[in-house]
Amino acid sequence: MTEPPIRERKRARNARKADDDPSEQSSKSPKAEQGSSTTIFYVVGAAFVGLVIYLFPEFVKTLLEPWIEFSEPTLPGYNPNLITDFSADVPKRDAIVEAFKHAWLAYERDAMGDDEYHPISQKGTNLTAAGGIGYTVIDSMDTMILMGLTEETARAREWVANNLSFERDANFNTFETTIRVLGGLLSTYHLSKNDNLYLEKALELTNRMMPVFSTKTGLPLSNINLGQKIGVGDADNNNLVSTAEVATLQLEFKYLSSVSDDDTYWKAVERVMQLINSNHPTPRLASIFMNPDNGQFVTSDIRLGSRGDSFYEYLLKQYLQTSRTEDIYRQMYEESMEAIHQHLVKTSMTSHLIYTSELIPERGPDGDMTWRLTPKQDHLVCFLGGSLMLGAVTTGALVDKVSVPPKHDELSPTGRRDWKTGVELIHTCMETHNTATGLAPEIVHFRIPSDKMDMGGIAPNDWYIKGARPGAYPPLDARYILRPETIESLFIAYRLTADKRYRDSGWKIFQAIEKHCRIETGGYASVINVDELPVRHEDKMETFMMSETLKYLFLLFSDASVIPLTDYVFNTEAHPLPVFVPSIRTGFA
Ligand code: DMJ
Repeated sequence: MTEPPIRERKRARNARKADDDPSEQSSKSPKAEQGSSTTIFYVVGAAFVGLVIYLFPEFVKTLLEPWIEFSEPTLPGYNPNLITDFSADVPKRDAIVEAFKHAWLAYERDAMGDDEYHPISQKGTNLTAAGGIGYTVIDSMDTMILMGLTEETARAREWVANNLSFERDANFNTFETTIRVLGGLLSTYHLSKNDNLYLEKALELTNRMMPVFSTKTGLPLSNINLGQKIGVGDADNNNLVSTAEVATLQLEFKYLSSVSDDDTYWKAVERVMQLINSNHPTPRLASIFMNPDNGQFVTSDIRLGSRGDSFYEYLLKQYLQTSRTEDIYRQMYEESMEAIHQHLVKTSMTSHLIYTSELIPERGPDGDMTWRLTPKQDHLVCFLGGSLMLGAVTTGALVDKVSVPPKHDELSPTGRRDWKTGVELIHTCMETHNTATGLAPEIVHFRIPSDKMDMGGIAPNDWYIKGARPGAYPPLDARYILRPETIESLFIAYRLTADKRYRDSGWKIFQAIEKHCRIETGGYASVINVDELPVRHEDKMETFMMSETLKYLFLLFSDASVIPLTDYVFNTEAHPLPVFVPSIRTGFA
C-alpha cells in the first residue's frame, strides 16, 4: 500500500482538527469532508491488513519473504554455525574402543567373573561372600556388542553359559541387581538378536526377585536373598524403601513381560507406579523414602541426586518405552518437571549458572514443618540436562517430527522451558569440570548470599567442594568415581542438535579420564580429589565405567543410526531396550 501524498495528509490532519473543534464545525468545507472520508478509508484499510496478519501470519510471511528476511526466534543453545553432520568421528570412536579394551582385558585377566574389579591391586571381589552374580560381566556385554568386539563377547557368553549362577544365599540390592544384571541381560538378549541364553537367565533372576513385592502394599523391599528367594528390608533405614529404587525397575520388568509374554512382572512394577501416583504429594516432588507398609511417602529429603534421580528419569522413559501410549506417565512427568522448575531450579550468584537445589525437611520449635533449601548438586543430577532436552522434543513437541535441532515453534512453552533448562544444566555440569584434573567432583555446592563465605574476597565465585581444605584429607565430595551422567547428557544433546560442541565437551572429559584415571597395567581407577595434582587413586573401577561411561562416549562419536533415540530407551545403567507398542495396557490412569 502506497503512502498518501503529503498535501493529502496535511489536509486530513486539518480536517481532523476541524472535526475536533466544535467552533469550526459549521464552516466545514467540501474539501474537509473529502479528507475525512480518506482518513476512514485508511483506518479501515489498516484494520483489515492488521486482521489478515493476525489471522494468517504464516501466509503473510510467505508473501513477504522474497523482500524481507524474517529472523526466526531460536532456542537456547542455538548454534548459528551448525553443520548437521551425524557421521561417526572414527579416530575418536576408535580411541574409546581402545579404552574399553584396556578396561575389559585387565578385568578378564585378573578377575573374570567377579562382581567388582580393583585395577591397582589387580584383583576382583564379590558383593557378598556367597559368590558373584556376574555384575561386571553382564554390565559390560552390550557395550562389547555395540563396539563389535566379537571375540570378547564370545568369551563373556561362554562365562554366562557355564558359570553364571544366582543360587547365592545372600542379600543383594533389588534396584542395583535390576539395573545392572537384569538390564544387562535384556539388552544383550536384544542386541544378540534374541539369543535365548540371556532371556532364560533374565527370567530365572527375576523369578528369584519377585518375593520383594510381597509387602502389604506391593512396594518392593530393598534387598533380595537370591538363594532363599526372600525379600529383605533395609534395616539401616527403618525398613523404608527409596523412591528412586522402587520406581527404577519398570523399564526392565515391562520389557521382560513383553518378550516373555508373561504379564506378572509388568503388573508388579506398575502397581508401584499406581501407588506413587495416588499418594503423590503436591507439588509433585518425591521425598526420597516411602513406607512399604502403607505406600505413603515419608517426610524426607527431596532431591534429584541419590535416591531421587531415576524416579524422574523413568517417568519420561516409561512414556517413551511404550510408544507414548500411556499418557499417565507423560502427565506424571510433566507435573514433576513443573514442580522441579518451581522449587528446585536456581541460578548461581555470579555467572548465572542454572543448578538444582535440595529441600531438607526441618521441624521448627513450634513443631511446624519447614523445608530448608540447600544449594547442593550431586554429579548424579547431570543426567537431568539430557533428560529435559529429550522430554522437550517428545512430551513438549507440537509437531509429529521435531527438527534437529528443534525449532522454537515446534515446542510448546513447557517444552521450550525444559529445553532451556536442559541446555543450561549441561553447561553447568561442564563448568564443574573446571578443576585441576578436568574431572568433575561427586558433589558441588553453589554459593548463596547467606553462606557468609565471602571473607576477604577469597571465597569461590559460584560453586565449591564443601569441606575441601588445602593440606586436609579430601572429603568424599571431591572424588570422581568414573561416573557417566554428564557424558550421558552430552550424548543425548548431540543426538538432538547435531552440535559438534557437545562432542568436543565429551572428548575433553575423555581425555581427562585417560590422563588421570587410566592405570598403566590395565583398567581405570577413581580419583580421590579432582582438584589435586598429581592425582591419588582409589583402587576401584565401578562397573558403570564399562556399561555407561564408555558406552555413552562410544555412542557420542558413532553415527546416529547406532541406537537411535526414537527406537530405544536406555535404562538407568545405559542398557538400551527397544521401544514397543504394548499388548498389555496400563492398569491405571
Ligand atoms: C549408575 O549405577 C546408574 O546410572 C544409577 O542410576 C545411578 N548412578 C550410577 C552411575 O553414576
